[in-house]
Formats: sequence, C-alpha cells, structure tokens
Amino acid sequence: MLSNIERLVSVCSLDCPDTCSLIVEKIDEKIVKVTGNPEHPVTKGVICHKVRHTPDKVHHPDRLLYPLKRVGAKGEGTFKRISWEEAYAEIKEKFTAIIDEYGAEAILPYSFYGNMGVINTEGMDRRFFHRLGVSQLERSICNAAGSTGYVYTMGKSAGVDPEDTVHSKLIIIWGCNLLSTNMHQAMFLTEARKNGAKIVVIDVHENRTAKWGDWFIPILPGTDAALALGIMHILIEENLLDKAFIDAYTVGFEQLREQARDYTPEKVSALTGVSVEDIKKLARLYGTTTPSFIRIGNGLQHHDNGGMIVRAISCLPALTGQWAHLGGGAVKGNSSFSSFNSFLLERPDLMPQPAPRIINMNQLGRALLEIAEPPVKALFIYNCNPAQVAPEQTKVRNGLLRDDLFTVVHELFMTDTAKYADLVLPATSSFENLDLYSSYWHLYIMLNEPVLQPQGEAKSNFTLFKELAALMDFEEACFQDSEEDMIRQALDNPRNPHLLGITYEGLRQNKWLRAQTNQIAPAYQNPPTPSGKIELFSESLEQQGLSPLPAHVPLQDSKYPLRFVPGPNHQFLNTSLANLPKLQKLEGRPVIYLNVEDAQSRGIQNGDIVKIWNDRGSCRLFASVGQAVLPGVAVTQGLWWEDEELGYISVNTLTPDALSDIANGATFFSGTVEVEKA
Ligand SMILES: Nc1nc2c(c(=O)[nH]1)N[C@H]1C(S)=C(S)[C@@H](COP(=O)(O)OP(=O)(O)OC[C@H]3O[C@@H](n4cnc5c(=O)[nH]c(N)nc54)[C@H](O)[C@@H]3O)O[C@H]1N2
Ligand SMILES: Nc1nc2c(c(=O)[nH]1)N[C@H]1C(S)=C(S)[C@@H](COP(=O)(O)OP(=O)(O)OC[C@H]3O[C@@H](n4cnc5c(=O)[nH]c(N)nc54)[C@H](O)[C@@H]3O)O[C@H]1N2
Ligand SMILES: [Mo]
Repeated sequence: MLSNIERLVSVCSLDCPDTCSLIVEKIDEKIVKVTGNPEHPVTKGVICHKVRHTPDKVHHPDRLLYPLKRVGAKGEGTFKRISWEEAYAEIKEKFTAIIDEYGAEAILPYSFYGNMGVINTEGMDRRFFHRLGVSQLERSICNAAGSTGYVYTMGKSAGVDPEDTVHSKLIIIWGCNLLSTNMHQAMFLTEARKNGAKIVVIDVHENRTAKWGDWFIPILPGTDAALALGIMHILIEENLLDKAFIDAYTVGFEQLREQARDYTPEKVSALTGVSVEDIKKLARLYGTTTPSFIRIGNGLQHHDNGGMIVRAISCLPALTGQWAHLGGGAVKGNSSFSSFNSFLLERPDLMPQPAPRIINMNQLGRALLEIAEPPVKALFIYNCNPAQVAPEQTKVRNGLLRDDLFTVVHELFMTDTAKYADLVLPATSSFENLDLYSSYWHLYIMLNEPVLQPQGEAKSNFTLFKELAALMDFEEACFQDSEEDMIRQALDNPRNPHLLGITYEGLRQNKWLRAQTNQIAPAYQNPPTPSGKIELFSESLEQQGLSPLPAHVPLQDSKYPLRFVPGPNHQFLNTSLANLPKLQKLEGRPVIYLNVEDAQSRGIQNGDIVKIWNDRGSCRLFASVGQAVLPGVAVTQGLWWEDEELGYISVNTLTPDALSDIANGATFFSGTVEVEKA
C-alpha cells in the first residue's frame, strides 16, 4: 500500500526562530509522519522532537471540532455542541449590545503567535477589530523589551545572517537556551566549533546549552548590563578596540568611555556573581578574537531592566569592529529582513479617530478587574492561552471568572483559557491553511499551502474573521480579500528592499525564497537610527527619561530571598504540545532547580515536593537540588497544563505584571519567591 503515501511540503507554524520547512507524509487524509526538509538551507533535514510529534497533535482525540457553548460554571469546562450559525448569532447579539451600552472599547481582542502565519495572526483579524473600533492590544509579552533595546543601538531588528555564523571564531550565547529554543543555530555553531570556534554560555542556569558550550559563566539574574559594561571597561582600559570602526560608524564613544570607567571588574563581580578573573578572561577573549558572534536570547530581557540589558550588550560588537567581518556581530532578531506591508495587511486606517485605547497584554488581570472607563465587557481570544502564559495568574483567572464578561476563545484544544469561555470556536491547524511565514532569525520567506482538509467544522482565523466581518455588515472591499490577495499585499512592501523580487508565484514554485541581501548595504553602515550611526549614546533614550548610555539598573523586587526564573522547556512550545503524553513523558516532571545551599537551609532534599510562594500566590513543584543555579536563584522550566501528583500548577501565579524599562515588555523573571517543603 506504499503507493498511498503522499509527500507534501509544509512549514512549522510554531513561535520559534527556526521556522522549519517540513516534509509531511499523508495516508488517506491523515498525517502519519513529519520530518525536516533536507533541501531547506537552514532546516537541513533536521527538526526537533516536538514537531516530529505533530501527527499526534493534529489528530489528537481532544481536538476541538465543533463550536461549543458553556453550560457549566466558568473555568469548569462543561460545554454543549452548537452550530456555527448559533455561535455567530450570539456573538453578534452580545457585541451589538455591549457596543450600544459601553462603546466598542469595552471589547478587547487578545491574541499572540500560537500560529506564526502572517495571514492568520496579523491579517483579517486585525482588519476586523480595527473596523469594529475595539480596544487595541499592546502585544509585548515576548521580545518587546530586548528587541527595542537593540534597535536603540542598531536602528533596526537586523544582525548577523545565521548562515554566516559558521565562520565565527568566538561565540557568546547570552541568555539563550538555544539547544532547546533555536536548535538550528546550534547546528551552525557545531560547524563553527569544528572550525576551531570556542563557545561561551552566559546564563543563570546550567541548562542543556550551558552543558554543551565550552565555557559556562553563571550570572545572577538581571545583572547582564553590568557584565557588558565590565567588558567595555577592560576593552577600553587595555585598548582592545577597533578605533577606525568606532570613528566611522558610531556616535557617543567618548561618553561611553566615561560611563564604563566606573564598572571596574571588582564592582562588576560584586553585582553579577562572576569572578574578577572570569570577567577579565572573557573581556580579553572578546577583545582579541575575530570574528566573534553574540546570540542574544529572550530570557535575559524578561526583566524590569531587560531593555537596557540588551541595549548594553548590543554595543559590544561595534567596539571591536565585529560587524565588518563575515560571521561577526550579534543577533537579537532578524525580522526586519522580512518585514511585510503591515499597513495593507492590518488596515489601521479602518480604526475610528481618535484611536481606541491601548491595553497591555501583560496586564490582562488588571484590565479585567480594575479598568472602569469603559470596563472590559468582552474578550476575544485566539492564538494564545492567557490563563497559563500571562503573569499574575490569580488576577487573570479572577478576571476570567467575572459573570458579566463575555468571552470567546478560538482554539484547537480545550486549554485552561478555553474553559473560561462562553463560546469556544474550533480552529484549524496550520496544516489546513494557506499562509505566509517568515522567521525572526533566518532569512527565508516561506509559503505554506494546506496539506489537509479542515478537520471537523474547524475554521482558520482568516475565515472566522472574514465571516464575522460579513456578519457585522462591514462593506469595505478589503473584507472580500482571499488569503492569496493578502499574501500579495504582504509581499508588496516598498519600504523593505529585501523583499524585492519575492512574489507569490515565486513562492508557489520554490516554497521558500531568501530575503535579498545582495547590493543592499549591511545594517551597520547606514543604520536607520536618528544619527545614521550605531548609537552608543542615544538621544532618543534620553528623551524618554532613560539613560542615554548603557547602564546597570538593579531589579526592583527584592522582597523574598530567591529570584524566580520560570522559563520555557525542551519538549513543549510555551503551553502548546504540553498536552501530548509522549512529550510530557520525555520532559519528566516539573521541577524547580535550587542551589544546595538554599535547599539545605530549608531542609529540602532532591525530589521533595516544595511549595513556592510570594504575595501573589503559590504553586507546587518537585525540587532538583544541586549546583545548576547560583545561591539565591530558583529556576523552573516549562508551562505545564496539569500534573497528577501536583494538581493544577501554573508558575505564572507567581510572576509579576510590572512592565520593563523599554517597550512595556513582560518581566516574568524579575520576581522573588520563598520555597518550603510541602
Ligand atoms: N523548546 C522550546 N522552544 C521554544 C519555546 C519553548 O517554549 N520551548 N518558546 C519559543 C519562544 S516564544 C521564545 S520567545 C524563545 C525563547 O527562547 P530563548 O531566547 O532561549 O529564551 P528563554 O528560553 O526564555 O531564556 C533563555 C535563557 O535565559 C536565561 N536567563 C533568564 N534570566 C537571565 C538573566 O538575567 N541573564 C542571563 N544571562 N540569562 C538569563 C534562562 O535561564 C534561559 O536559559 O524560544 C522559542 N522556542
Ligand atoms: N512563566 C513564563 N511565562 C511565559 C514565558 C516564559 O518564558 N515564562 N514566555 C512568554 C513568551 S516569550 C511568549 S511568546 C508567550 C506565549 O504564549 P502563547 O502565545 O499563549 O503561546 P502558547 O502557550 O503556545 O499558546 C498558543 C495557543 O494558540 C493556539 N493556536 C495555535 N494555532 C492557532 C490558530 O491557527 N488559531 C487559533 N485560534 N489558535 C491557535 C494553540 O493551540 C495554543 O493553545 O508566553 C509567555 N509566558
Ligand atoms: Mo516568545
């Protein structure tokens, strides 16, 4: 029966830098196998364990296949099947009544990148909500602080082409667990290492990546700007600078010299927990190795000082002139190579004027419980699982429990969030959609054509919002667009020369095309900063009341003795895939890493169930006692759905909803906790 197998090309839709090209094998309308596409220049035939289990996700017995209406209490998860017509009628009735009584701002859309396809995340949905005139959502839960911090220095989100990192001789992986979160970067670095490169890992946790590197430097959370300034201090002191590069391409070096003077190795050691010897060794290694490459992760910017941390690190490559060398420089993200025409896609011009208020997604609990003018009376959630991923969970869940809140959730699964919904609408998986993908790390634009029929009565985000627009009698022509029309509009972006020549036809034929880099000056030569140079001194930051120069600002919260860093894990993708038994088994148990010193003083032993708590609430996890974290630090990995022995756990019960210094980002890792034996 081998002849029955169909082999099709698809794109991984997960929120991950690698955006892989997939080979999907299908028998009788069922996906049976998913592997990496050997022809894709970055995927190179290799995909992660998570995505090899895609068939289990797409054909999961728990997949939502029909619209559901809540019959039990909110949060309980009891629903009855209804038709799409009934669901639509209820949405229209509720939205109309809310708009009549409170105005459209009482409706809040809440979405993120559960699917990275641009048509299904920044397309018809945005048009619909703009036209409806509802509250705007500030989507800053992920990389906002760090990416913006980087842009203050470099002008845009562009750094080293990852394919060039095979040429690097010194690699610093800084606050990035890339063996789990960006495995194809690890593949390029393995090649660099074969060519003699040394790999340094700076992290608060001796995780997979730290063990894989050549030299692990443990650091105290939220102190990386101090380390970057300490490195600058030594580079300047020992004249390990590229003066010609600094003169040609940067502004503010003299002020930076003054600023760094104060960050002596002794002072930096006291702040960071890194020894004076290691600070000197690292700075000298950095000052004498070319090309060097810094992979700046997302973890180190989930702090209330996170924007400034990335801002500080992003100044380093200019000081030693790394940008001028193949494989030299840094990457926080590379999304500007593929920036699409967001105006045509999202149509912000459909919004009423003055524009509706903006609500920050990191403060959903506050929005639901505290905002009065007008109160949030309806939530429309898609591509996102806020009852797990947003900070201050107690507030979020109390908000979701409000009887007077009308909540619609569009999902593939009955997530914790969906259990609070009045209506749950079934979503297609990306394998059922036509969509356009880009990576925020590599340089390939990719087309995803459906490989499967929509399962059950599931609808894509695109279809859902197009039908909702018709339901609300929106007559603008843009609500008639097809996915193909929108892909063409997305690619038509005169402001991004890297998209020149990339067409829908070309993508249909090739499946992916590389962003153009030939004949376009590299980012360092003429960056779109106000001065047109790499800004070591930033007037724009000063105008916002922030330090114009890189600076270390201590984390705000120090109420409890342990700094709590709850990051992602290896087998799940945020909360996605965490409901696959095979992946749960591979991941093991949800643990909290504690230093022996902290465990002993609390009578905690390896494997004990511990209660972790602060003013916000508590949760229970298994203790893992050792030297994986420094004293005073507590690390967990993964956003688990449920655990039989522990009951419901959400580490985000403990995380703060304070916003970061730059760009109102999330500060998941800046909280403090106490731990005791349960
Ligand atoms: N397997 C897997 N892959 C994923 C995800 C997932 O959940 N699982 N999530 C995806 C998403 S949405 C994102 S944004 C990326 C995130 O992927 P990364 O960029 O790797 O970011 P994190 O894993 O959040 O954190 C990286 C590291 O930062 C460390 N860290 C925390 N605070 C500090 C600090 O103050 N200083 C330093 N030096 N290190 C610190 C953490 O210990 C962690 O090892 O991964 C994507 N890929
Ligand atoms: N403690 C802690 N919290 C964190 C983080 C952390 O490191 N620590 N990381 C933060 C970061 S960086 C991020 S990016 C966020 C991620 O937070 P989320 O964006 O909420 O990510 P997921 O948990 O993967 O949830 C995405 C949901 O979208 C659904 N989905 C997938 N495709 C589609 C689709 O096409 N249509 C619809 N309607 N739904 C779809 C999936 O089934 C899934 O339930 O979490 C943040 N929360
Ligand atoms: Mo993220």
